[in-house]
Amino acid sequence: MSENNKILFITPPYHCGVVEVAGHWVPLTFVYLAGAAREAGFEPVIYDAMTKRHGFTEIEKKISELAPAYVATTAITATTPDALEVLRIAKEINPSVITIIGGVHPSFMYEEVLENRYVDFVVREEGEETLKELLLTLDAGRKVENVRGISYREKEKVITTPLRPFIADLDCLATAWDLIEWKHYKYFVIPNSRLAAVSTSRGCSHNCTFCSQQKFWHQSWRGRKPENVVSEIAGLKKDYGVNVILIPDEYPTNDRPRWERLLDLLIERDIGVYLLMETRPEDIVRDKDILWKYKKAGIIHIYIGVEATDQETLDLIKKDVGVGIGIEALRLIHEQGMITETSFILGFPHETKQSIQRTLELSKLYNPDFAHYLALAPWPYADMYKELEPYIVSTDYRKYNLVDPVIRPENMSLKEVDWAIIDCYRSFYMGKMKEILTMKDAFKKRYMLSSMKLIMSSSFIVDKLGSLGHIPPQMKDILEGLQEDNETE
Ligand code: B12
Ligand code: SF4
Repeated sequence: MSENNKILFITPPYHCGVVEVAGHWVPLTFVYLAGAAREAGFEPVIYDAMTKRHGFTEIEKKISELAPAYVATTAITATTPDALEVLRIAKEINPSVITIIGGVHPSFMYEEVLENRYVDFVVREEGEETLKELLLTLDAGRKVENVRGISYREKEKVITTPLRPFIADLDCLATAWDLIEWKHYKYFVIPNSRLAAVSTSRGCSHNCTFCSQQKFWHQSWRGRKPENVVSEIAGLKKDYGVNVILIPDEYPTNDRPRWERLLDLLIERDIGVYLLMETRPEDIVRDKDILWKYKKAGIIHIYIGVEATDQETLDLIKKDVGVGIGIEALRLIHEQGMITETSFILGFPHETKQSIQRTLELSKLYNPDFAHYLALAPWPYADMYKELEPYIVSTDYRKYNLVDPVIRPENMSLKEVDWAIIDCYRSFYMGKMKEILTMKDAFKKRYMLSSMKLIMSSSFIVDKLGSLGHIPPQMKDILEGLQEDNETE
């Protein structure tokens, strides 16, 4: 093997508020990929520039200092421009460095990505096996044409090798948790927390037309063995003091017996970690007899994708769920004392001010603890893209972040959509803040207060409200009251 076999994994330094407001999240993607690279005999380094809030200057310094043989990055649609800039800098520093990019956006848009001369390889779809084989092939100086799952340029032509089957056994994957700089990873909502992410499954068998994940995993689903998941969680607690864990799966509850077994094991082992998760509303309704197990297993916060409050829109996006299921799921989770979070997608071509107002009113009736009003983002590889294309007014991928509207509805301007979304947040959270003050459950009240403080002090919502001159005085008063209340808790 070559003397320099260092591979530097860099997160693109992209920020847009929202989810990152609640915590510093471990780059799980790189925990897996670094694990795979190390298994193949390479020396991985994970540099989470995003979490460290480093910009391109620091990234440039890091690449120069470490002088790796390979620089790798990951990209969703919104982070693609920044991911590409990372690779451009790497090549500028050392033209012989090998640059690799993977993730959902490059997996579909490899031709577009490879227009950038500084990108050597796109790894398409699931990365562990492909990365290993690619690195070993390059290191041995062999031709890469037989490596499945990659795209690259040969002279002026883009070469695309056939895709690789998904990994059959997710439990055999190596994880490089020892490469994580643990001091950074916190869930801000819970004081003194240490946050990790444990994947229990990959994929989703549904076919929501706005979603990238079902396309990425070809509507497949694979689950890990509950015993292994629980051992990993226990190990993270023991070795690194982790006490909050995100389950980042698209659809962890798909297989009820497996899921129930996982809950039972978590209850039995009583590891002492808080779990955050998302799933589909109908599974919550399906599991109403065992929802107490969710709570007892440590799950404190469940996000369910309600997406729309009318059946017509649910059918349009092929959510494959009845309109009443979302409200029922939220009620059931709430009944068990867990925190509920959901999102409503706005900005469809048929959207009007009235339809947004109706969604807002209904979302208040649904009454989740946290609501997100998302601007529909047209991932260029999603099923819905063709329908949305005539309405897209920006090709700047940095705005494809579910926050900035980029689709102009037939009867609204983009500014009106932006204002309407902000108004939904303002109106929903004003009501919510009053509700929090009367909450009886002390844990939940503290949790909600911390979250509100985060939303109100650092979020994109405040930036937007502020820039629109829109923070109403009543809201400021309630917020100040909340902060005092929180301090005296
Ligand atoms: C955890 C998470 C986050 C974390 C990211 C932490 C981190 N540094 O990794 C946080 C909370 C910060 C986050 C933020 C956002 N996220 Co996010 N996030 C997720 C989530 C839930 C899990 C991602 C994950 O870890 N998967 C597990 C790993 C193992 O899988 P993977 O990343 O796909 O990687 C595999 C392959 O893709 C491939 N691969 C990927 N990269 C690379 C690179 C190389 C070199 C190679 C070889 C292979 C490879 O190999 C990997 C292993 O097989 C996904 C939904 C989901 N269930 O996937 C959404 C998701 C990725 N997020 C999404 C979005 C939109 C965002 C935000 C824009 C939302 C917002 N407005 O706040 C921001 C962007 C902020 C940013 N700078 O990234 C979307 C992306 C949609 C799209 N198609 O573009 C998703 C799919 C959720 C959704 N609603 O649809 N997110
Ligand atoms: S259920 Fe979730 S992950 Fe599955 S296709 Fe729909 S939005 Fe995507």
